[in-house]
Amino acid sequence: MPGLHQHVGKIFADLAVPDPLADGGDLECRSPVDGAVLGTLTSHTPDQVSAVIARSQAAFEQWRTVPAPVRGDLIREFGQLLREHKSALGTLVSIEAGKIESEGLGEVQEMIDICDLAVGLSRQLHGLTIATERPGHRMMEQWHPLGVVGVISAFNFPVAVWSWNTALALVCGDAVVWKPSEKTLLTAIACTGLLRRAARAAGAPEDIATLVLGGRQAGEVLVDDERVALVSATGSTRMGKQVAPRVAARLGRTLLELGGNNAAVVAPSADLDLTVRAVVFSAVGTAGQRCTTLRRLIVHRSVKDDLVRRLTAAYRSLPIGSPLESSTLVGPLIDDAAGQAFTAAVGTARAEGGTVVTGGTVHEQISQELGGCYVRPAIVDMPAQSTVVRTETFGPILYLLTYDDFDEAIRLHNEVTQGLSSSIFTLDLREAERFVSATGSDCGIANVNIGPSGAEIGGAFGGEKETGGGRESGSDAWRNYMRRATNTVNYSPDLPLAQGVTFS
Ligand code: UN1
Repeated sequence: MPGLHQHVGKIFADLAVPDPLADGGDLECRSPVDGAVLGTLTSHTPDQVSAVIARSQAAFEQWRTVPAPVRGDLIREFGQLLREHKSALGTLVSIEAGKIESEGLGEVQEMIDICDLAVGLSRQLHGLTIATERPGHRMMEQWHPLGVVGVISAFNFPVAVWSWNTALALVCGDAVVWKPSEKTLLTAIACTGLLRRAARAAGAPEDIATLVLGGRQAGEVLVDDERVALVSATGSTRMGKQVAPRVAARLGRTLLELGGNNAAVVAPSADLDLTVRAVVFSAVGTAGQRCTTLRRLIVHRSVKDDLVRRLTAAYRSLPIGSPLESSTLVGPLIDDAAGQAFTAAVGTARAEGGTVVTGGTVHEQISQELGGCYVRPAIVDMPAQSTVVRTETFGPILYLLTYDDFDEAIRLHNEVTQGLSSSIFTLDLREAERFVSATGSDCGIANVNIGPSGAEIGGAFGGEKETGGGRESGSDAWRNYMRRATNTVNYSPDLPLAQGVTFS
């Protein structure tokens, strides 16, 4: 598709951020829309990454002395810039991550929303006052800035997940070094450029927001550097299992948001019209490339035929094509490797006894016409929760499982290693409450009558088991980015000891 490169140039001009693309770099920037190279960038060497961390540390030391509500002013300014440039940034997300127009804009909206939340939080980072057992004493908690936060992000939410971390970390008084996915460097450069513009305008140290470009090696430097107090990493469980022990070896902190294998239970009483709409969005939105994508549908036998018929009709009418066309609902997969993984998983599902109900193939015609990798979203009916069903394949494959009694549904639901998001579709109060109770879904997110994807930023986002246990975004996730100090102040002339100990 001619013109994508020029389009990117215009977007950077609109943002007043220099167009970073050059020839001859080792990192190729590709658009999944047409698979073509937009230009190149150059990786940071390990020494350069280390120098960025040093600059970040220096910025932190200055930034932590700025009162939190004043730090909030910077985030308000950044949110304002995001509002002004929403359309340009949304298009850049679509070009670089292949999201359809509405989801590209939604990603920018997610950044705006977290900025609003962070601005409010900047006046609410409070600790407790705790009753002490000693007369003439006061005990309290304070939350102090933590230090340099390393953010490692994935291609599928190329900027939103960074913004969750960054907006909170900055109001908390930290500085952020970001290593974005090599697949989505341009949106990272654009958003960092805007944030640094806001910092300049606010008189804040620009190096509170820095970027390191590169692959695994650049990430490893960040992970191993003891000046990085917190490593917040989003990506595969495999990546998390490598990052976590390395950070733990230096007793650093991690915040992990790893793989999901999200399921929905469809009970006999489900409102099937609503269920179909929710399932299609959750399973097919972002071409199945969300951590929260619906991958397993656990359906009661009594409604299965009806539901499958309706879902199949909905799937067959999905407009697949360029994400830059406003009518498209299914854009490309991120690259050809993702297409191969998709086809391979469908093949494995067949080998494990599955029946492909619809889709499951590369859309050759559209892929050839446009140049990217476009697939037909798949529904595969499985006789059991076999290996492939337990594996997260980052593409639009929905596995159907059948249940007869509710305990069996819950068992199937929880019988995977991942624990991010989950849903139940039911009008039965007992089932709904059971699902969100301690003996129901074991995920970090459990919904009733909405799909597992598309969370708002106000809730804590993250999951259990191999999803990594981290919580980002709303609620009290800000605490990850601060250190807690417990202070006991004695305003009496006596020195009573705790637990009644005497020492004289
Ligand atoms: C992710 O896929 O990494 O809930 C994050 C959602 C989005 C965030 C997903 N708000 O689908």
